[in-house]
Amino acid sequence: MKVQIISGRIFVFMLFVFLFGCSQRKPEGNGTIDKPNIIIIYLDDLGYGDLSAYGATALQTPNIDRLANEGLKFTNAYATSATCTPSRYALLTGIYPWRNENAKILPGTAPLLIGVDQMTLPKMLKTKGYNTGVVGKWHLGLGTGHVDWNERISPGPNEVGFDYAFIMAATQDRVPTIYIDNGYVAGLENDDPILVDYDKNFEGEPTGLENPELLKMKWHHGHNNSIVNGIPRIGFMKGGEKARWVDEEMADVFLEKAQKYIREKKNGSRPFFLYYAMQQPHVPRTPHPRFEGLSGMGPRGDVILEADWCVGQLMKTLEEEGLLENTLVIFSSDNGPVLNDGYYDDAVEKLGTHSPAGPLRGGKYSLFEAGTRVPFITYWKGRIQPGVSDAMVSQLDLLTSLATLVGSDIRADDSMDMLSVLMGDSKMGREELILEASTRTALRSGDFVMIPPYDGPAVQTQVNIELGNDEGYQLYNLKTDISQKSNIASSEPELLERLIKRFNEIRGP
Ligand code: NG6
Ligand code: CA
Repeated sequence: MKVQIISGRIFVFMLFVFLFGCSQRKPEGNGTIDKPNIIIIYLDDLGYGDLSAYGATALQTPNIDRLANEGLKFTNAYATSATCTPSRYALLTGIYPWRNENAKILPGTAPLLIGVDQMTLPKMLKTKGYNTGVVGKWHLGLGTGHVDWNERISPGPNEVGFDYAFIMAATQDRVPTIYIDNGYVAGLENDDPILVDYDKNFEGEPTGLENPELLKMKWHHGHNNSIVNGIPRIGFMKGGEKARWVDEEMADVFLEKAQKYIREKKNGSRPFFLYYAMQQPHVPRTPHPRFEGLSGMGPRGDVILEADWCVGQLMKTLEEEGLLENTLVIFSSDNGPVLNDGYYDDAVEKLGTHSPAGPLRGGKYSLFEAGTRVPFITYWKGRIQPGVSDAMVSQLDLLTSLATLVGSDIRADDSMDMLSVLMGDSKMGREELILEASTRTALRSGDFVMIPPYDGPAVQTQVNIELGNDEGYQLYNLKTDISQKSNIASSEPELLERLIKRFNEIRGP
């Protein structure tokens, strides 16, 4: 009897070794333990406090919460910057954006910001046999300066490492309001070419400034150029009527493309990397009618619920395709939250008790914590144990960390190997990190953050966000003062001096 039990146990053990060993040895299969499929789900302007998993009570985000609860939820994770373009630049290149003077919020006509000879996350993965795709918001420039939107648009994502790219050029509030499918404007008709200009309007075309009667959404600041679907945009555009996106359908369109990519690549022999760059909750907030009014918080809340649903659908696809156990999912946001970002859309009026930044000070555009500290979750069924990590990590670290994961020795200068932290095997995160907001920088070091003096207004009044500018040095202990209420610069002169010295060393002269 006893012998039988033991041999039964040995059998189970042997079976486990056999199965596990096989899956590890599987050579170039679609997603293995050493080369899993990788998906980065990246939201636009989602704040640290916008998810119920991160403390929101007025909004429920069950699908993203599931990733957080069954994966690893980070409380000290950062986008590199408090705006979109620089954060995305860093995410894909592993280089601090303040090293590149052009890494600022880009117009829709800006040239490609990433050099075609520069190392990128998708390029690194391709050296290890991955198929790579991007679906969603690009906002890293396209072409070399004078894009003809009626020809192949190049260089773009395909030229910096993505085998597949279905994108919007810049932001939902910027022209051109069209999708680009592997370099070509989707649905463009030959006899209706697209023209785009950021300086002057095309004759006879209505604008938000001159034709308020045509608007279904009113502009508050900026956003008064060309009108598309009743929404006034940044920049002027003419033509391409059939190719123009319908804002309320955008979430479904990107989701379907992402799902299709996963289903197609699943059957290939190579693992895949999908960068799913969602547009919510950036302005203009245009929930599909299915989500309209659901949050009680106006369109900003509604599109967060819509985004949560999309994440749930994407995860369902992974589950249905049997990919949950060989896919690493990383969830985050490009910068902190903003309420009024240029349109009257009830974000302020219907906010109620909700705190998009959670306990953090500031918001999008800010050097205070809410600008760059964002939700960040790693999820990998069977590999990452559920938990919470307080280790400091940055999106900057993804290139090098994922290189380690897939057995590549490619490294990017500013990108640290945080793989064991991302997997939950270690809590030894970064010791220091430079934070950036519209080219102004600060140093996070251990529990402290030092913000040098900056000219400029304390508050950006149009968006009603504290920017972090002050005439003196600011020093905060984030461990005891997460809301940055008490500036200890004058009471901690030695610490301040040390951090200033270190800041100058990293930033250079
Ligand atoms: C600002 C826009 C803002 C938003 C932001 C980019 C105005 C007045 N404001 O210039 O609405 O589009 O750029 O946001 O035009 S980001 O998340 O892509 O960085
Ligand atoms: Ca953004």
